[in-house]
Amino acid sequence: MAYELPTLPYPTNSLEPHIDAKTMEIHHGKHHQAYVTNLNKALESAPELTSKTVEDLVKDLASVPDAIRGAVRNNGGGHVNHSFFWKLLTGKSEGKPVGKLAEAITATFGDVEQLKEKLNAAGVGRFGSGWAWLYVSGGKLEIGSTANQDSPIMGKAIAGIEGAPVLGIDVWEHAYYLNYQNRRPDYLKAIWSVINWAQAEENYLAALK
Ligand code: MN3
Repeated sequence: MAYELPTLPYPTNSLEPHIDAKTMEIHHGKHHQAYVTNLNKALESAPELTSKTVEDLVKDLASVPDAIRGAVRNNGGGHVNHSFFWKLLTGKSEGKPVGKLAEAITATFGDVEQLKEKLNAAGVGRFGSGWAWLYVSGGKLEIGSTANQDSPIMGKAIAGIEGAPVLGIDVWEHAYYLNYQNRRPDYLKAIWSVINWAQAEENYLAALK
């Protein structure tokens, strides 16, 4: 099996009360696991592709055979996005951006409250399932959203936006429904309490390279 479910970097209850343990158990253990399982299943017919990192795999969907491209886009995207998302969360959030990312947020948006407002609006505005993103494109911070499991790393032709992610917020109902039911805006307000800003800065510095 080429691709594997990463272990969560913290216990499932460590994001409470903002994200409950049951949601984390199901989200990581069932949903993310299913993306990994289905990605591996799809690639049984093209085993040579499994030598790539999953990021490199979804950055170059054109090299994936037609018959499995949709499955790799959805399940490879699901694997990439969730692996990225778990690391961005922590029960010990700094509460505000740090370092070079903090400077860039102030320069681009005025302050972090305006970043939150714009990113939350992108998440609320995404019809159905998808992700809201803060990403770097052409050296600048941008905000946008993608459908389903698309990522800005897949490129504009596929995802509609293109760049290197700094923050990615899952707005699928499975990310919040047990605790927040249909109240996506409340989930999006709460998630800022569990953002790992040191990880976000690391993502930002990597995105600038
Ligand atoms: Mn999800």
